[in-house]
Amino acid sequence: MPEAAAKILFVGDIHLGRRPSGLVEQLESQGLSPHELSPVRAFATTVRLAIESKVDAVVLAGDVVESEKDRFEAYGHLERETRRLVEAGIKVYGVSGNHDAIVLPRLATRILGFDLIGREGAWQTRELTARSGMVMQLLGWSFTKNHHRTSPFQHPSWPPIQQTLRGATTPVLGVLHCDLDVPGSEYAPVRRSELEAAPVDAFFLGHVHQPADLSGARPIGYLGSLVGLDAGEPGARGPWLVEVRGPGDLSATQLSVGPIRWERLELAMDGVEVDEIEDRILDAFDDCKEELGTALGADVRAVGCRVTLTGQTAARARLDSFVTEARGRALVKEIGGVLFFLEKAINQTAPPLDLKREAQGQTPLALLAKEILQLDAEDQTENPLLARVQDEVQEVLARHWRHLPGGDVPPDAHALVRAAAARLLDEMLSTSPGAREQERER
Ligand SMILES: [Mn+2]
Repeated sequence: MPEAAAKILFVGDIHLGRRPSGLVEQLESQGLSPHELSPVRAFATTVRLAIESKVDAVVLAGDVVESEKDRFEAYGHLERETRRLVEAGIKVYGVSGNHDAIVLPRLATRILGFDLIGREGAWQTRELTARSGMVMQLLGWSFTKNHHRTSPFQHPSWPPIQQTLRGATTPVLGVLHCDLDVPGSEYAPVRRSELEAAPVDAFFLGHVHQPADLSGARPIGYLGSLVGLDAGEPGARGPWLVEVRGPGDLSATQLSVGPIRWERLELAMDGVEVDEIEDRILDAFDDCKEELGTALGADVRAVGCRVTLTGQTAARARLDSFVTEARGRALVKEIGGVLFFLEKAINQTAPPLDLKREAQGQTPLALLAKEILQLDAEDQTENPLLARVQDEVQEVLARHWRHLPGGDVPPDAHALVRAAAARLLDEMLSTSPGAREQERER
């Protein structure tokens, strides 16, 4: 692959002012304050990487600032980081999102070198000349209020700018804060077909915190949050390095940055004694560190793990108390300078039952066992119960819940029903030891 003629770092939702939630207090006793795990640190690392990688520009995709009341704190950080970039010969651009519709345009006018694209809610372009001499166009649109109920592509500024870009012989890169494929959204609803029809080589989006797969030849999708803001944002997070070789010839790679990362771990409890759990969890931290390897990312200080206990165990009820006690109590292990901690434990174990044997007969327990066996059967596409649960979950999500962190990933109907069935089974066995016998009594 030929050397890139230009390199641009695209940065998704930063939310300066937000503190990552779900951090146990004991992290402080380990010398890590919430401040050191804040988006401010992630942004500083991003700027350092931008300077080290000698990018030509850094582009922020909106929701840079959490809220109006964070403007004073955000100003200091944004001003300092912008200055570091400008002094290194790197241009700084941004668009505003729903969180910083008012505050980012205001800060931008006060910060030398911070160029807000698409002011007044009108589409704008910027001509960007890379160190190599290659010329590109940056296309963007900014929120002007916290809500925007129409597609930005319906703005009167779009047709003329689209016309101009159609004739462009340079690469065109778009940046937009919007709600993709959510009709009726109050956050600049946009259809994928609108983005695809635009005369651009790529469209990088802000708003949804889950990063999309942007590895294709014409990347269009979400950059994701810069750093996971809570356990609902697990996995790799970070800015995207976009290398441009010419019109229609570019690639985007996500860089993993710290200071914090969230992971979901599963731990099989079959044959494990209750007093062994903590050791098993600490071992799982080691495995997690090893599996992530270098993918763990630059400058990561802490990894918050949500651990789901699975498998069959007679100690299920005692695991419930462990899970409750684990709240507010730190299970922490430092591995190679990185602090792994238990964010939360979830007990999804089942009692050690032979379901096939229990399913014999017509007792309440047998009937439930039959239902569970059906749920565990291979093909669930035709299961009417799951279809109903899925519909109800979708309906609830379609209200406002979708905008909560992690709310854009609908919970798995099968897992919900299966967990409810396990709880019911537990209840039956613990509260009515005669559950197996009821048929005989009749
Ligand atoms: Mn947003």
